[in-house]
Amino acid sequence: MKNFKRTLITSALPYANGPVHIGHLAGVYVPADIYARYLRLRGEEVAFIGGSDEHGVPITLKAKKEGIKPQDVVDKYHGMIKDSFEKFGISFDVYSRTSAKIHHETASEIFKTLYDKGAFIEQTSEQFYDEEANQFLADRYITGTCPKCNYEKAYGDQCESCGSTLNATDLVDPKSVLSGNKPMMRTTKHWFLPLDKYEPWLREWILEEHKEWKPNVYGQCKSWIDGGLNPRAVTRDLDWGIPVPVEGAEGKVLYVWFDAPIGYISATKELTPDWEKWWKDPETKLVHFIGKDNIVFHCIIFPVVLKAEGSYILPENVPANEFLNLEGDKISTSRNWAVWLHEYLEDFPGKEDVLKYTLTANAPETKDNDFTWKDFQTRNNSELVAIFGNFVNRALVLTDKYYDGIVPAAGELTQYDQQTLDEIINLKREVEKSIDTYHFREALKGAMELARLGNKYLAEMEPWKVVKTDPERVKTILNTALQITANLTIIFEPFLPFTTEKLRGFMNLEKLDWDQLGRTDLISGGHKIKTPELLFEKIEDDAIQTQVDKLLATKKVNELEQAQVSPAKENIEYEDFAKLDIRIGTIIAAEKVAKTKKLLRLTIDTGIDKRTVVSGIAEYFEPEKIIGQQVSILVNLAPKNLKGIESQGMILMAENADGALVFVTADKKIKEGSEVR
Ligand code: B3M
Ligand code: ZN
Repeated sequence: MKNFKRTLITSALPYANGPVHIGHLAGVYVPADIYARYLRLRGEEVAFIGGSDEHGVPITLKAKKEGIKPQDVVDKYHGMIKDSFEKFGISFDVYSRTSAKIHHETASEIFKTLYDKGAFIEQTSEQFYDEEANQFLADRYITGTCPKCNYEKAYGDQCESCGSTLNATDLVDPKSVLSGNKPMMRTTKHWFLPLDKYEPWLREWILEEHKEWKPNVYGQCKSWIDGGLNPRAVTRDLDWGIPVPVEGAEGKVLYVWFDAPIGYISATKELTPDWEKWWKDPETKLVHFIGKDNIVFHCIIFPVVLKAEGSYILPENVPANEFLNLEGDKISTSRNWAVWLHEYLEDFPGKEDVLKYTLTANAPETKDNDFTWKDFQTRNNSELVAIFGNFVNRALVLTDKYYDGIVPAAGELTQYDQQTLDEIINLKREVEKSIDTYHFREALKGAMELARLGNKYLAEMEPWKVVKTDPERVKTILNTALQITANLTIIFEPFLPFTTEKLRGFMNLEKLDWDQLGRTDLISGGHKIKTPELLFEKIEDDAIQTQVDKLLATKKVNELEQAQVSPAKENIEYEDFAKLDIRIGTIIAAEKVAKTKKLLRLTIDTGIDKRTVVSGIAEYFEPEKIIGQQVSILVNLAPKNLKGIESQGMILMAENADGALVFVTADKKIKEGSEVR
């Protein structure tokens, strides 16, 4: 093991095209935060870097969909994301963003350095182009029919129905998202990073020198390298991003995956003018926390960029996690299948640590894992409340009750007392070993063992009984229990910082260093504790059911969407419905409205009168063929002027999924003016 002087911890920059959810927290930010807090507690020099990834096509698409500018999209979500992280206590030293000026400068500079060194190759290729919108189309800007499953809304890079990875050119009947037109092919020039040239180096650096990387990470790297690396384009034809800083590159920006990891460097610059010691001194240990879909970018592409630049250090480890699923299904932003952090914060105020505990205890460290609300409840009620909370509460309440909150001095320890206290040091070593090797679930288990130990100790010592027979002995028992409690404020500090702060408050204790963990004199006789409150509270079934119901409702919406049926609107009162005056009428005249494609001017015998209605059905019906057709007509709709004609009412049509219209009418001919209710 190399000796490092300081640790630079980076966590993947979330895309600012939506809020963050439990998958983000479990996969990246909670483990990174545990690591950062632990190292700080050990007195080490740490910089913990975060920020929002604000470039890339998903952001431009979101902007287009909402009819706003990309900058508005990222401003909105950057704010939300930053706020959620703050409230969950993710202890970034800096949380920056890639639309920041410093980042544009930093990324441009690095591109320029590589360009000047001749590190890129230039290549022209054929790409889809939208002639009406005057722009090249990124994969996500092209939709069409999936060649594998015939799904009609597949994207140029992927079919979300069957999951196949596609090339835009594979799509049957491709359409531009921008204009709806069929895109044309045009040649365009881009700069490529020749990853193939770095293959021998990557083989040596990863496969030989970093055999200690997690098997999922090492395995993915190995299969990329063994599969043969190809040159990767690092520029795109797009108008959102960092302009390519060389001549002849107008209208082109850096590929989002080229600039995003450089965001770690820019954020460090924002943090300190002394940023170079963090990025260029070989005594800095660089660790990237990411999810598994980001492995190739952090283990292969970004290191190649840094290596080509020449003056930067490389990551020492990349402890990537697998994915967290939710109630058996893949978390998905577009399907709204997620537990959003901002919603959790509202629904479970003050329970940030409970979620972090659950996500760590069940972290997807070696394989995908499932989050269920039931498990969340069990972890809270049977572990945090029943073990940790119960132990602490008993120790504090008994001290309060027997000694008015004044910590009793210990008498002579029994062998069992001593054994119990000795166990703290063993647990400390276990937790250290686990965190040092990025096994955070194990580490949390170790911390929880200490609470279990305390709980078991009190259950066996039964001070509430001993107090009647041997009151002197109770002093030693409670002193021992309180030493364990004080140690709990240290061992849980990296994992549950809000809880340990609360507990220190109850105990009237200062924050202690990791070094103190294992000491059995952390709290001395005569020290006054505060009147204890509960450390954790039980989560009742109805709170869980509310969350489960919310997910079931989402599932229903998704099923309807899949079946192309829109979900039911909000309930109304009968009185609202009764306001509609719908009658059966007959079309007695029909003609096209001049200079329009869609409109027919109808004359309807409503039984009340004969009136004019302008209706948008011209694409589906020939005027002469619908004379005599009975229809339902809303007769009390306020008249409206359409193309200079006053339309007095509206006829009811049903619309099929493909958009075709049919008349809604009575199932046999009936008298005009009959009411529909
Ligand atoms: N924004 C992808 C993601 O959120 C990407 C990470 C960038 S890390 C430099 O999965
Ligand atoms: Zn498909």
